[in-house]
Amino acid sequence: MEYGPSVEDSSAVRDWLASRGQFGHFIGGDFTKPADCFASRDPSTGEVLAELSQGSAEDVAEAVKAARKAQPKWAKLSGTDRARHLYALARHIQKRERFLSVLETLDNGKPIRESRDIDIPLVARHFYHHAGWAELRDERFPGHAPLGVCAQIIPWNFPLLMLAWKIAPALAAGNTVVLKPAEYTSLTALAFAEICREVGLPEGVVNIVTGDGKTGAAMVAAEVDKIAFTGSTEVGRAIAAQTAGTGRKLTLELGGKSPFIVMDDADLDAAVEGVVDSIWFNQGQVCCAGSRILVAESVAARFETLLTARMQRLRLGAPLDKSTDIGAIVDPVQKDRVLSICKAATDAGAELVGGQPGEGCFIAPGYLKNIAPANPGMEQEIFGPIATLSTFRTADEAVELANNTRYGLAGSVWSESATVATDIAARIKAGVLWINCANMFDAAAPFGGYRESGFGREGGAAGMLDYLAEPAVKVVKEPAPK
Ligand code: TXE
Repeated sequence: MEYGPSVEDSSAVRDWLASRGQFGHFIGGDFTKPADCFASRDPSTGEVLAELSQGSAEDVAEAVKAARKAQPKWAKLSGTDRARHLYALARHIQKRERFLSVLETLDNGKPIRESRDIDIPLVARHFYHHAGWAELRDERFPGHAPLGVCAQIIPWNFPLLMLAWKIAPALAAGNTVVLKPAEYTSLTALAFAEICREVGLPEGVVNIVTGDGKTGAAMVAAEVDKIAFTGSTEVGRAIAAQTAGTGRKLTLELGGKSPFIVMDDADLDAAVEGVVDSIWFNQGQVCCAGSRILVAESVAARFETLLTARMQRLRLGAPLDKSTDIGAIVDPVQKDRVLSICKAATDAGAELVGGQPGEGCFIAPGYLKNIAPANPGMEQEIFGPIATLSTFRTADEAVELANNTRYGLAGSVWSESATVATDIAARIKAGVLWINCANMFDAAAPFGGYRESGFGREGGAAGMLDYLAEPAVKVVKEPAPK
């Protein structure tokens, strides 16, 4: 990989990694001795960045014990005091924004522009927002109680942001947590553990255990009060089966195959830019990516010409280069997964435009056209920079095609008519709908899906409710005697 002058300086992060070398788990406010280590790599070069510990069932039990011990005291703090801690975390994340962005990009392969301008600022925003909720909890949700100890399992596509989505509301509500980052991307979670220490978060409130799916399974089996999972539909289904009948609260944020609908009156240039934000953002490794582009037949030819021209201008390259649009796929396993779905799609008759694999973990942006509704490329979540492109004739047909999926996470509609756009958006069965934009996130807006995209919400009041227990006793004031 060429490193030109526009490459972000990573020396501070490399020094930090070299000084740590091997990481243990973060339990009860301290790092454990590293054990049973595995390598964490930069997917763009294959370079080993650090060694991480594979969490055992005993490590998980220790972490749950620490969280259990810390929880009553944390819950008894006033809302203002809990908020103070969350504000301190937010401010510290802002202070270390550049460091965290570079670390995220090295570990995950995403372009530095995205981690610097999107991921890390949204992480800080999430903690600020939930500091507000810590203060408002009792006023807004009277009588509600925290759940206790939450086990949180997160994926690798937005590592620190998914951590923030999980930890901030849990803490604001008065819970303590044991979080497991994904095995490919644990480094920003471990840097966050250090931040927890630096800002004086009481020990045991946040615990981080690293490891793969086996560690995750041990967390699901542990004595916790809630499990929050973001990841594949397959693992989500297994967790739902494992927790059935245990009385533990469960929220699942799973995969998607979200429609991106371009009506005949849409601003086509804007819609093409929307595709860039939607499926070519983060190498397409986005659960709510607009991966099924549906275009009105009358404008389809013009739209495709604009789309291919824009696609060819996207720069694939070193993630730390500030001019890179498309970085590396997170791991060779994921790259193979993307390519195998593309192959199944072309074997079944679809035509792939672009989408060629490069050396290492790189795949050029692309899309599948002339694709039948039952084609595997149309049905499966590709989770790479490859969209599908198909057409419709009427609004009803657009809605029918949009809803022809087992998922229901997101969708976006492009039209210059507010009436048309809102009418169509209202008919799409998905948790998050965007009009004339895509992949817009805000800590105040609840995010989550329907059907095989899971259940539960993250963000805003709805997200807070998923970390609280409904009061069993409601106090109704007697009317004053007349
Ligand atoms: O996911 P896994 P993978 C989808 C996407 C992707 C596919 C596979 O389509 O191509 O899933 O990715 C932990 N019990 N999404 O294999 O395995 C694991 O260690 C408990 C969509 O990486 O679901 C990691 O921390 N935990 C998605 C987390 O689950 C288990 C984001 C996610 O990994 C476990 C990621 C088990 N039995 C992938 N097995 C989204 N919704 O954004 C694994 N894990």
